[in-house]
Amino acid sequence: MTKITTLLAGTAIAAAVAAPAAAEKWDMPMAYAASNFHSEVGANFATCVTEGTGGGLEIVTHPSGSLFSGNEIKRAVQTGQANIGERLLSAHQNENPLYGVDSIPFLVSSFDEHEKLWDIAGPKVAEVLAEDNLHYLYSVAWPPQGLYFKKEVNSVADMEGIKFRSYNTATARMAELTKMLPVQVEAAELSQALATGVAESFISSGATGYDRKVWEHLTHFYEVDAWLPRNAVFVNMDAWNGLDDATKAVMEDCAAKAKAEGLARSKDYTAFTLNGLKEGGMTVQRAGDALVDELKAIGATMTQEWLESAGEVGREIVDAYNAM
Ligand code: PCA
Repeated sequence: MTKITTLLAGTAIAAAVAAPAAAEKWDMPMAYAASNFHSEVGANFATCVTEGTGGGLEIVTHPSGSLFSGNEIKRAVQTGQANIGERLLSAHQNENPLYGVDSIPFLVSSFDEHEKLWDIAGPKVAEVLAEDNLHYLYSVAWPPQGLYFKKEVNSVADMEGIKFRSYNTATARMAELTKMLPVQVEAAELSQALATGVAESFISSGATGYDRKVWEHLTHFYEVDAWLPRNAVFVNMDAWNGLDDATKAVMEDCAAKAKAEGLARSKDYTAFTLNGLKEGGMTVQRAGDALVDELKAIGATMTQEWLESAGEVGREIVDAYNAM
């Protein structure tokens, strides 16, 4: 080697050592409004990872279904079109019943009960996600689910024939069993569906009703506390396996923080958004006893159906929860 090439080679090696590892940017599709607490917690998680890795891994969130719509997000991450994303897990119950473990009617009705169920079910759901080429990072419960209508409703008979927006298998099944007409609509399209009459009722949290300003179209919210579904954040398994240990540790640490922040924010958002519905002019009240009894009977049918489809693992989760 001549003197000059030796010098150049030496300089190149020195530059390679001094340069930080090539920075990566990951897009993170999310389905819900930017102002929703899930989206804000996701944005904080993204900042935590970006800062924690010194910019080595930058995560950029895309709320409101702007990059992929809600029903596309899981597949997009599985196939590596996006490396990370957030999705309502129970919307995938048709792929595996365990994804719907958080939507078994009236099994849990408060945040505390729900977290106990999730302590048992979460690791099993993470295994199912891994089979789908996804590494589970964290998840956060929505507030308890209640029913929205544009008239007073005191019984299941009052629901017959109403067009009902569903967001997963359980909500569609509930519509069938109450003789309503289910139509699957993502939250991002909910206001439009109500405005055009595609849907005239739905089950969800006060949070989603508030985010979508549904008082412009509907009049009644009945607190039923039917279940608390979860949004989960997951990473494409190949992308996850490609990260170094230090980056993985930062992500797990930020995920633990996001899970705790999300739970606190979801609890706070519950009362805030129910008040917001009232301020918007809606009647917000607990469903009457007669209606609750009828819904619980429907819930018992749905629970039985879920247990039959989920097999031994499902039974073990529910038994372990009931034994607590
Ligand atoms: N909001 C979401 C799912 C559950 C909830 O409270 C939605 O309506 O799409």
